[in-house]
Amino acid sequence: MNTGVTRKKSTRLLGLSLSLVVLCSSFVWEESVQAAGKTYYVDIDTGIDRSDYGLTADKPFKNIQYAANLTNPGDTVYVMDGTYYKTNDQDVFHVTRSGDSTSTGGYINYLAYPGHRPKLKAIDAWNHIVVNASYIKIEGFEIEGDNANLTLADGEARYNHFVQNQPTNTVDWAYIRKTQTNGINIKPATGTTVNPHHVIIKNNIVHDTPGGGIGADESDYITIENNTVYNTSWYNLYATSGISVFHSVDKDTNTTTYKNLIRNNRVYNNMTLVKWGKTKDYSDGNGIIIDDNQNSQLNGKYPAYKGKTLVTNNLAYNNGGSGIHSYFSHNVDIINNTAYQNNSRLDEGEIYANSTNNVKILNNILVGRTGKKINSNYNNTNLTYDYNVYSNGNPVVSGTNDIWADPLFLNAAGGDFRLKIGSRAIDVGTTTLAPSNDFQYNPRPRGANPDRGALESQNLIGNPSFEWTNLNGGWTKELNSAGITAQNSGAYSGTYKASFSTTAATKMSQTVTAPTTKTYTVTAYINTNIASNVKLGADVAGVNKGQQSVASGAYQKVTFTVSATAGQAIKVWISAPQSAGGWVAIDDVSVE
Ligand SMILES: [Ca+2]
Ligand SMILES: [Ca+2]
Ligand SMILES: [Ca+2]
Repeated sequence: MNTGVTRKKSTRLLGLSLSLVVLCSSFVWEESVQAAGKTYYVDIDTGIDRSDYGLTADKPFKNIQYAANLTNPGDTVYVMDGTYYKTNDQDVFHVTRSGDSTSTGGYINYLAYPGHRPKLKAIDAWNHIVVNASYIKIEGFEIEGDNANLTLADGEARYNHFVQNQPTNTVDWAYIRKTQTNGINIKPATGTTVNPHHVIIKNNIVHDTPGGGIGADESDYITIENNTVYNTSWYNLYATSGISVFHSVDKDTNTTTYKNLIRNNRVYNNMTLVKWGKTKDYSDGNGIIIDDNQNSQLNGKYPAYKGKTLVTNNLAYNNGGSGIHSYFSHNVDIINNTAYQNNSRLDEGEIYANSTNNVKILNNILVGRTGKKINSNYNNTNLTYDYNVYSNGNPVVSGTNDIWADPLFLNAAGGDFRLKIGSRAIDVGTTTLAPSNDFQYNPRPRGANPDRGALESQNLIGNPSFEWTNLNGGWTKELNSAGITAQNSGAYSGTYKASFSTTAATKMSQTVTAPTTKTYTVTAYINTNIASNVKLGADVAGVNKGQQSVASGAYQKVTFTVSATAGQAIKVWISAPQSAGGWVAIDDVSVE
């Protein structure tokens, strides 16, 4: 049934058959009309599930499910610190009641109580949270699966049971379940085609689930934002991933604005250690996958999805499969992400598309593993790779403005993918489709242009390390212009530096605009053979502040601070006196 072309695929879901839970047997479903915007409180430690509880923080309900079953559009459920275990074999809680888009109603919000980080821990259940409803927001939870108490042998025993018994329909689902637990699962209720839409999953930490991390299946208008998802998918037999958007189904005819948004997530160390029951081979374990939105695996159950999907500002690293890819999914833009040494188990590329139409892969940084593919291009039409930075790994596809360079991460091993000043990823991104902020929600662009990758250098100086091989990008040669060059020897960082030959008094400058009112730090690395009067300075609204560098034959860090109000011009300059045989080397100029 799967169209076969390759054996790749993905996220199968969970728990199919499950005997449909019990959830509601013990409560009365409150249908009464009430003012929109009720707030409920839940605390597993101190709460009581009783009708005279739940409306104040000091008399909370005990279980999230109890509150969920009371919700109406516009309501908020605040969940307080504590560990919330499964309430049945399915999950910790299950969202079946929808919000709406009206001004008097709105989303139903499941939020961590301010300052709290409630933990959900569903041991031997299919999921932690299931969303069968629409206009739902889930924010601020920690989901901790049971990987710490499971082993590869546990996963493989269940895989073996599955492949032996599935042909005869004799799978013991209760036995299988233990190594399949997913984090958050958005999907139609079992046996229905009531497709969830407008679901926001934000600011959650999902980790150590033997099944997938955050997944949406047969749904639309899904936002998965600013979550941290790691150590998922290890022991399940469904080929899951850290974040998966699978089989999208159009709720409307919108083909112009993005409907699915996967952004600002940190996704790492997700991988499948157990084979996929369907193909009996290893598959997926990706950081992020946009999976079969053409619905080619569903035998005509839904038409191909026409909506647009954006994957941006994500960090994906050390996952077993790809960092990010679009598989049988059209109209996907993959912009300004950083993918670093994924494919620890497979060899598929850091960021790529397979069997797609109209996919754009722009402004990303892809760092591959030695001997493995950095990207690929199989069976795609209208696929654009451009303005990406590649490092290590085997090239497959390259766009006109793609470059190969070490992106100079601050500390990749520690998960810090900010760019050092000399990075060639800085200021060379395209503005096309570039988001207006970065992974940390700092403004993009800073400096002359957007950077490539998920993190925008906040340095206001354009071409701060002269790696453009010239003084373009904002610099002005004020005095002795013939004596100012960019040179590819003796750089402080990267390959290039600015160099003065002081046949005459020499000065260059760059003027930037203070984006906010604050104290800015001005820094440059300067080396010179001139004994005195080589200066780094800054003028703010006519006020001049400068410091003299020290002649020494080695780079000196010269730095000082200036205060500026929003909108003021800060002119940063370096000057040197006329000096026979004199030279000055300048690199890594910053104003932050
Ligand atoms: Ca508590
Ligand atoms: Ca920039
Ligand atoms: Ca440099």
